[in-house]
Amino acid sequence: SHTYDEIISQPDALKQTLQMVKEQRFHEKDPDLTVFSGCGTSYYLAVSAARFFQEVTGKPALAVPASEVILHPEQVFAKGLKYQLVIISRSGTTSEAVAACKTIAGRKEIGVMAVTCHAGSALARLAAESIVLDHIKEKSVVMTQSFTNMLYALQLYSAKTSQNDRIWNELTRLPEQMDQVIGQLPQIRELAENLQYRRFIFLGSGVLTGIAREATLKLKEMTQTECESYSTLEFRHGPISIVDDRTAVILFTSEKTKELDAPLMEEIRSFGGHAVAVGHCADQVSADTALVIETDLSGSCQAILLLPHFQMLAYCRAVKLGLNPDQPRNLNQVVKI
Ligand code: F1P
Repeated sequence: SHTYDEIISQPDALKQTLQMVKEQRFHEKDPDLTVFSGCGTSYYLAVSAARFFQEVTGKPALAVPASEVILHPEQVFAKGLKYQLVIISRSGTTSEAVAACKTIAGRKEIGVMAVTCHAGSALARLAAESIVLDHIKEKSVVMTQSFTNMLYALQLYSAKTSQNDRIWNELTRLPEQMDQVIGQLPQIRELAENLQYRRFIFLGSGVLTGIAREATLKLKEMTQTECESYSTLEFRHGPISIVDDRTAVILFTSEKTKELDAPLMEEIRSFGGHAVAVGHCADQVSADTALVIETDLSGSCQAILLLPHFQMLAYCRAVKLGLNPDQPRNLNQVVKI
């Protein structure tokens, strides 16, 4: 399966992305706000990238779906301010991503940088500057290594352009740590193949918000399982009422959030839900299943390492259900209006 090969070859792809961003020179820019945008997986990537960028550079950033730029540009870009739009798309041809660039064409106060896996794509041609990861040649409809690599490229970009050497040095160690994570992926098989669980909920906050949303989308695309995602503690404010013994709740945890994560996991277990935690301190938050990620990277630099277990969860469950993980129903590699 293409999806399987693309999941397990992530460490090598990340090494190439590191080399590429190391060699690339970026334009100098000083916007009032950096807006990260894309569709679907690429939007969830934007959510994590914006949080990471703001944390590492100290400059304001937010994420919006590309369709919001087309439909409500005045609600995204205020008059009198300078912006940098970072538009993300594996194909570089998704309708809304391309239309977002066209919507703001001619507005000199908005600079555009594209992040894509296709050199020469419409997006790469429209943007003033691009990060092109043309070593990522995914054949599967679902995005796996294109997500981790485009996010990694944007993390490296954030560290490089803000001359944050501490973060840059940490990020250079990520590919070898991804190697270890890939070695642990068989751990997820039991949960993936347990068809007693009919509903999956993914929770994360901060940079992990986008990772949790992307894990949800992988499972939905490959298996059409009912699943949802929330900013972690928001789950307690209503949605928790759906937890029962057919519900698995997956929490993306971290050193910073573990003290508030643990009581939530206990609450979920008390309602009969199966509580799964993933992260460096997954064994410290009262989960039924702890997927401990071995890493010495600090906080937000770990984010990418937490995703592959759930790319693999979706893949294994699809195979168990007799579905083709490479070709989800109702979906194509490029979505066009
Ligand atoms: C984004 C997207 C994905 C979706 C599927 C089809 O495309 O819509 O979110 O999972 O793989 O493509 P792109 O703009 O990144 O090429």
